Amino acid sequence: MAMIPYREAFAPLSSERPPSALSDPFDEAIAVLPTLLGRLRSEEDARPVVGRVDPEALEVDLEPPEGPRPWTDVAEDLFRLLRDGPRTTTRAFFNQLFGGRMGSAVVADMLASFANQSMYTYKVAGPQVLVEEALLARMGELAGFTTSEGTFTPGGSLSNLVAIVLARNAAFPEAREEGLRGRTPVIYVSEESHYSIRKSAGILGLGRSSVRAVSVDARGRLEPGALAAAIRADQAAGLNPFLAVATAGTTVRGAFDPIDRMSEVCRAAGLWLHVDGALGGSLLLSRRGRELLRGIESADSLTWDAHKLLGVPLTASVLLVRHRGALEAALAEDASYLFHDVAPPRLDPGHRSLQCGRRNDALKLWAAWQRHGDTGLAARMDRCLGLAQAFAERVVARPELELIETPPSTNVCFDVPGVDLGALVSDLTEAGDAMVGTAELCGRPVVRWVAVNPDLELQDLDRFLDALLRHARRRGFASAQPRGLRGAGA
Ligand code: ABU
Repeated sequence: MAMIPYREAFAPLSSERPPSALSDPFDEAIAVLPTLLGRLRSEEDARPVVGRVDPEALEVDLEPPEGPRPWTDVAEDLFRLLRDGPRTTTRAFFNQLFGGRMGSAVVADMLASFANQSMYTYKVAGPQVLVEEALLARMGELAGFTTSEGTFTPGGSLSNLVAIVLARNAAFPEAREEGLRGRTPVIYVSEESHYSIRKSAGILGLGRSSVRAVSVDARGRLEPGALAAAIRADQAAGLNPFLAVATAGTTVRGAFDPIDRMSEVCRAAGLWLHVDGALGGSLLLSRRGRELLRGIESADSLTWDAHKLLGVPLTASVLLVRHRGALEAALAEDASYLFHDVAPPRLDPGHRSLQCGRRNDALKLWAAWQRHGDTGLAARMDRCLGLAQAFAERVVARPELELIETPPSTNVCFDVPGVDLGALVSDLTEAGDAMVGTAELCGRPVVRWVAVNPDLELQDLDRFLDALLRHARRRGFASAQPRGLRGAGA
């Protein structure tokens, strides 16, 4: 290959400062922030819900430009882009398993970006490693894991994926080096579990068809008897069951599988028990909430998303493991350019991580926990549970609405008989009244309303229901008959 002489390929550098086209000074960039945030806050107050913005009508040219632009122009485009996007932090957002805004956590998250450390080694992350360690230790303690370790991941799906890897390695020790060599692994989850288990089984080469959907009772909780029977049948057929997943807070109705009873089944059959507490893990902070996770201390691993019920910005997902050393055995690699054992290996979290470069998701959670303490966070959890109950009572009080069931936790599912629910929730958003989602439960469409923002007030609940009924009336729902729900009970 012909080499281009160095002097022809590159102009010689001068010893002067970089030309302005290359410079991007922080002091200039940050100067716009107070005004920008102030304007965005005013927009939120004036218009808590933004209707769907037609992609053709976007006021910002998204094409990367050929040359540099003045920062103030770019900042104005940033304002327009955020102004025209969905508002997930206001008191009219009930659409997802996250919502609200925690000031302390947002500021800490901005500072994590400012410092831009990478969480693989103590050399590059310094005391941030200790911040992360302190959180993982406290969260493990709350789960009742006597010896535990953990890792932050980019989301609950990936925490679940790592848990499957650990369970697989425990059952098939040769798997990491040599693959599964003709073994036929089987995983058990409830019919109402999150899709990430099946998705992970596909990613990991276990096969999506290796995931069995176990039946649930009328309240959406996995039936331990059905789990035991399914395991027995698969073992008798020569397959290799290795993992059961209990969901602590199912995605649609917020149901909690019976961890204690599933744990007995798993111990007897030699299976790893993982708890997907992406939604419900945070309830471990509340005396009332932790009842829903009875038996958690006997599980092998737990997914816990702090960006859901704990309210810190996306994402802050944690996988906790009851067996110290399991993460390193599954994930560690040598890298002469990274790991120099300057610090004790314990202080290099890269040995226990799914990722190489990793952003600091711990600082925002640490700041929020410092700001609120155990008691403050517990009060926030209790408030969310209370808001869900209060909302359900209000649904019952409106004869035009049908509550599907007493809410197991933070999610309230209900129907507006006779109305196309998808069209109805679009009406709410387009009119600027609220954002809420729909889902399918036992074969029936429902509105799923979620209480994950403790800043909500009762009048926000009333305002939402008034608007919903106004739009439903416009759609003429009066003659409707209740739709039946297959299998669910109140
Ligand atoms: N893992 C989160 C599922 C998305 C949602 O229902 O909010």
